[in-house]
Amino acid sequence: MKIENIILYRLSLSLKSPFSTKYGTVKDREFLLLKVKDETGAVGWGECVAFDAPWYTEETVDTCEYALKHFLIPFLKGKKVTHPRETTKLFSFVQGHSMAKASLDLALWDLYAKKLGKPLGKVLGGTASKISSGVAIGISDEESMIQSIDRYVKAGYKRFKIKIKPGHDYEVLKKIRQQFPDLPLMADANASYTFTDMSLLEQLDTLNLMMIEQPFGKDEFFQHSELQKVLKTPICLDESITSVEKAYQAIQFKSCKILVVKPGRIGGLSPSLQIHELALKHHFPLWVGGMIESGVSRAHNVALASLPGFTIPGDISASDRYWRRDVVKKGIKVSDGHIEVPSESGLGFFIDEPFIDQIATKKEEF
Ligand code: OSB
Ligand code: MG
Repeated sequence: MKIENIILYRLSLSLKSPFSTKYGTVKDREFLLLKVKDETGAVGWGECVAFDAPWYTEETVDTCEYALKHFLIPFLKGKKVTHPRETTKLFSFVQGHSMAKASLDLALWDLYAKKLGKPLGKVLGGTASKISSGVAIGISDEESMIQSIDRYVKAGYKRFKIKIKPGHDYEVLKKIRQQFPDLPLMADANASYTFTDMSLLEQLDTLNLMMIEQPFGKDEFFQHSELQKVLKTPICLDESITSVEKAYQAIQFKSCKILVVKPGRIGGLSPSLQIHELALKHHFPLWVGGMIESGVSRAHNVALASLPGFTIPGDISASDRYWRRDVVKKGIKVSDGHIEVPSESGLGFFIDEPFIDQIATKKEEF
């Protein structure tokens, strides 16, 4: 496929209610969408999932827009791409900027699958016809957290991830555990602890959690492996896994027992497939993480989650978890805790272009 035309949109959606982590609160979600067209007029869509400020990753919407406009898009335009797996190598002339690279990688995978006339999940090697859906619960007062868990239990969600931070951890989780004794429950610490919090982390070990996500800083592979020796609860690394190489380190150093894969953060579906291969080889369970993204990125996540290594329900909640109106028509639906993996070609969810045109604050064509 020869890439002839690329459109970059910048837009923002307001969350139905703010989502808080230890880093701060997201109220309005700004993001980029990329529409890539080849010489036959076939189209693929990708989303850039960086946030407007560098609280969770170094990249932001602005740095991504810069890297895309000045380096990645001019390079890709006019190029012939035989297979989207080539993106990692193709984009290696730019250091870092994984979230910017991911948006094009995702669009190329959608385009490639559409040209084959096959669903993206199948093209990636997916086997599942539906996936289990999990939900992330932001930090707020105990009562509201329990109410939202209750609502999502009733909606059938299969896994509950609770955001924690120092001072808002053991006691909250203990209350949730008392109210919901059999709930598939996990905690995401977003790197907010250090080795001096050992006794607190050992307390969390008594709550029958599925896993504790990213207790320490992103570069602390050694400290995580020391912690994993002490805890029976599996550690799952999120912020630490910025590339295939980091996933390999985490496995070899025994820094965790579970990995979360976020295609939009690690450079796209191409590196995600490499982590999937690694994880299968080393018997590491995987799940697909979320970025409070629109239906475009969620649709890529659904396709990835249909691969056999993704055995744990991820952060793939329905469009109505965050949005009044999503940028994909009909939105992503969760029914009895499951999302159907589309059988239509490409992403399989239809992009609401008139809505995107209406809300875009920027639209640039290359
Ligand atoms: O740490 O997993 C995280 C959202 C934004 C930034 C970081 C994280 C999250 C989530 C996923 O917890 C929430 C979702 O997409 O539903
Ligand atoms: Mg996380």
